[in-house]
Amino acid sequence: MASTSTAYKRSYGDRAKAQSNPAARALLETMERKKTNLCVSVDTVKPADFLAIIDAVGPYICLIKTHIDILEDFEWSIIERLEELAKKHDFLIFEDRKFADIGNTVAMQYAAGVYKIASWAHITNAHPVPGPSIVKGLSSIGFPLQRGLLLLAEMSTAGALTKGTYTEEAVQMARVHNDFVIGFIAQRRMNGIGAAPGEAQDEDFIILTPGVGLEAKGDAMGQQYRTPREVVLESGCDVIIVGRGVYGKDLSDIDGIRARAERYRGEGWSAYLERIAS
Ligand code: BMP
Repeated sequence: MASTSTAYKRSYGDRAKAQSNPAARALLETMERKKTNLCVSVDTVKPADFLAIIDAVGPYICLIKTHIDILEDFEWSIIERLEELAKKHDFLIFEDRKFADIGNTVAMQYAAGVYKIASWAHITNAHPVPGPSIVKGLSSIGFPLQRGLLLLAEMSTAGALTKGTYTEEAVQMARVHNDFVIGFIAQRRMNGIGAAPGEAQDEDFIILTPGVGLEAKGDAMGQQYRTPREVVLESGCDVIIVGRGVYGKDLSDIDGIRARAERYRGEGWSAYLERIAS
């Protein structure tokens, strides 16, 4: 049953006001303030490239997405620098950790270990595959720190198993824990999915969507790209996540990276303006 919730047609700023989770509110407020729905995914191996790219794209983004375990020679000063850049450019941090274990284990993976993700990432994500206990485990660490969680309700890759009742049950899980689960990694709007008629009228999950590219249609390993317009206007998603489309092949071409971030920001924002005007 699809929802009649029209939350996604309201402005990001307006939607921020109704969010109880501080990370969700901060993300939507940042989007409104900076006029951007672009999240750049910085999937680089060398810390120097990682930090230089973040500094270059900072003005154009609402959120930076990290895979912290890709970095070589990890040291804590990288996190300190990342936090400085987040302050300098006014963006939030999303660690794309994709937790997928039992509650007791994910709580330790989130709080401790080398990366201590909960201490610096405003937002992280999890696969719903273990069931509600994964949310309980992560929430026991993240909720008191005012963090937010995204569930992976759909993936962008060809042949992904995240469909049908799996996606529906992910939305049900989020609904039960909507103080901590702020939205989804998904390819379309999720409000109201699986809800009984009349239920979930006002729900407003934030949808962050990877698999966004203006040039390529995919890669050699199953990734599939759609344009910002398809994602934001046609599918009702909120944040476009762009990796290679922004940082490209030459990580030293900082001017090119900056220009591409500006372009994706423009495309994402005009699709959003068209959506809220419709
Ligand atoms: P790119 O734009 O270069 O294809 O990168 C996409 C990023 O989003 C990668 O970091 C990947 O791990 C992530 N991602 C994805 O591509 N599809 C999903 O369904 C979920 C993801 O987190």
